[in-house]
Amino acid sequence: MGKNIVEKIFEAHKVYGNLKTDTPVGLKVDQVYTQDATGTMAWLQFEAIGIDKVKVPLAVSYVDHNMIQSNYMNPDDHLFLQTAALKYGAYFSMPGNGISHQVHLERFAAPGKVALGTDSHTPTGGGIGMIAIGVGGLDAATVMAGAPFELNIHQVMLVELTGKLNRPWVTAMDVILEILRRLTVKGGVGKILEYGGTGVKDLSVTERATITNMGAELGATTSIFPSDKRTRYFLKAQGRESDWIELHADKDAEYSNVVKVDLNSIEPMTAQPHSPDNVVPIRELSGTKIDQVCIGSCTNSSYQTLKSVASILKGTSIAKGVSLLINPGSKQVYEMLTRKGLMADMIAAGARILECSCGPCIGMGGSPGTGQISTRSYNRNFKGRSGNKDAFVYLASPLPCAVFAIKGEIVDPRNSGLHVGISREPSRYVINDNMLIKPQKDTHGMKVIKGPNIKEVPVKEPIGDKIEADVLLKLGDSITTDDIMPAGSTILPLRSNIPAISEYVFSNIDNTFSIRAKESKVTGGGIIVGGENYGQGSSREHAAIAPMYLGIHAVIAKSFARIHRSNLINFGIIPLLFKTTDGYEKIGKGDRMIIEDIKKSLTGNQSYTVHNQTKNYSFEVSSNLNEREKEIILSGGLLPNTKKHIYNI
Ligand code: MIC
Ligand code: SF4
Repeated sequence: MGKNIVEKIFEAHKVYGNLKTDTPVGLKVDQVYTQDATGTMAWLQFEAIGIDKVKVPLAVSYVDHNMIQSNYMNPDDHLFLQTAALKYGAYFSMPGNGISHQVHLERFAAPGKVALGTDSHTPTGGGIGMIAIGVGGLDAATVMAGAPFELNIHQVMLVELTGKLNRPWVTAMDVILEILRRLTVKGGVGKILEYGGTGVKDLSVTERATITNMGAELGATTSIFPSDKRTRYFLKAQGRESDWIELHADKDAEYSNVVKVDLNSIEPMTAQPHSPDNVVPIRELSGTKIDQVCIGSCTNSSYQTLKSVASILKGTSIAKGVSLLINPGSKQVYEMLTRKGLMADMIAAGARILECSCGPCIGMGGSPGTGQISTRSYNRNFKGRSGNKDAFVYLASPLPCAVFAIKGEIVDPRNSGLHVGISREPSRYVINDNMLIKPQKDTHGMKVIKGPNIKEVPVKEPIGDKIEADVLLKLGDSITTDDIMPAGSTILPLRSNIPAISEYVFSNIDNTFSIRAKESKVTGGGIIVGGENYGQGSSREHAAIAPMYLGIHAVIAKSFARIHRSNLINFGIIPLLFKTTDGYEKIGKGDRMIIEDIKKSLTGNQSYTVHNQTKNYSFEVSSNLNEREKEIILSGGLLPNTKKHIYNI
């Protein structure tokens, strides 16, 4: 029987397990990369494991999120990351070199490889034909310490593309927005999306990367494109043709299901506040006044895209009162735009050029004002993520975004009367790796430098046999990690300091949460109750570590998002599932819960009886942990468990 691309790569990387059964498979990982906001924890955890060199062929530590440097915290983190990378054998990408996913695509990603990144948009690398998966920092640290990466075998969904995009105004962003419209933020959960069909050849590698990047918003574990002539062209233009291999699914490959997308039928789309799947055609919103436009991010800031943006802005002006911010994805892109004079066209039109970093995408500057409308070529528009929970963020491709900035309102770009040049992929990129520091051969005497804001990673006590705790919060569906552990310029600098960042857990939803959690620690700790897809969005393990630090023992939800579920387990918080809907309905905030015989249930049928002492009734919940996950929970988390394995303690 023929194989799909995912099976081919998994087969070549399998260390243990069986690809055809619903059991976990251990994979050998070729590349691991971290970004600073999750990377400080990952490298502290790597250090705590106690291994002296990374054991994967390639590791890269990027700095792209925490870039404001309004005090000592960010630069101290950067120095820690730099010294840790060089001591332990990783590349260090200096602040200003670009957003991890864009730089990784340009300089390291390669077809047929398996990569992990401590960021949920790591699947960007799928655009080049690589299996690239977002994980929590501790998962990355254990893989860098030599462990295989364990993954439950997924369903592989084929997204069959046919036809051609109606260029110039329809772009790859519209393709993924259309897929989000159809499948929703839950449509990819438990799945890997493999793209195929005759339409694939219409898309360049960076356009494919826009699509796989936002596959994260579908909840998919990753997304991947074949590796073909266009992949070779891109790698050659990046001076890396030798990294190219051809990669296609066999003709008789099998898939769990097929979604057909006719590129000809796609029109300019936008995701309305406050979810990336709240998608409608742009034409339906024509005339909506806007206040701010942001163009860039890891989703849409390739040279090819920004060149088209420059062609729209050339010789025009932004509308009075509209703020246009542009953050190019990488120094390579920024330098090329500048050398070609395209940056000048953007500046002349009134753009505020930001450095190559995540910036407004994660509320690090560029927040819209109260009640204002921001349209962004980014990937997430969750409430509050922009730094202002009273703002309204729409997502769209960079080209209509540029049009909105000029017109001051949402306009179907096809009827805007503006010109856009079709930009071809460059046959040669400017290659200047001077902001990438190579791993050092001689690390003798090298020290890892930690500033005063960098605190040790807290570890949980191994799980007891009984949880007697209060429900501190009862939440609805699709709670994001931005809801659990907000980002933004006040909170993000605290990523290396769990005691300090824990003060902000759920602060956008209930600002008494951390105080109440600390109080309830004395009486047994807390439980959080959630709905469907609890923990969707980012890979930030702070959304698990900080609640753990505050004394949370369990989250009971209807379902969990993949990365967050792993992060909970990695930090010893047990993810429990409601068996019936009335289990969820009857619970109230403040109810006291008792769960007994935990170890027996965990190692047995994974069914637990929860007694609601306040309302005097009981209900059943379950867990679906595999053998490794059970062991992790019993050890109090992955860190103690990894040490146990490595040192037999
Ligand atoms: C995001 O886009 O939400 C982030 C910020 O890049 C996160 C990582 C983080 O919170 O540090 C992600 O996507 O995983
Ligand atoms: Fe950075 Fe935004 Fe991309 Fe996350 S989604 S990596 S914050 S640019």
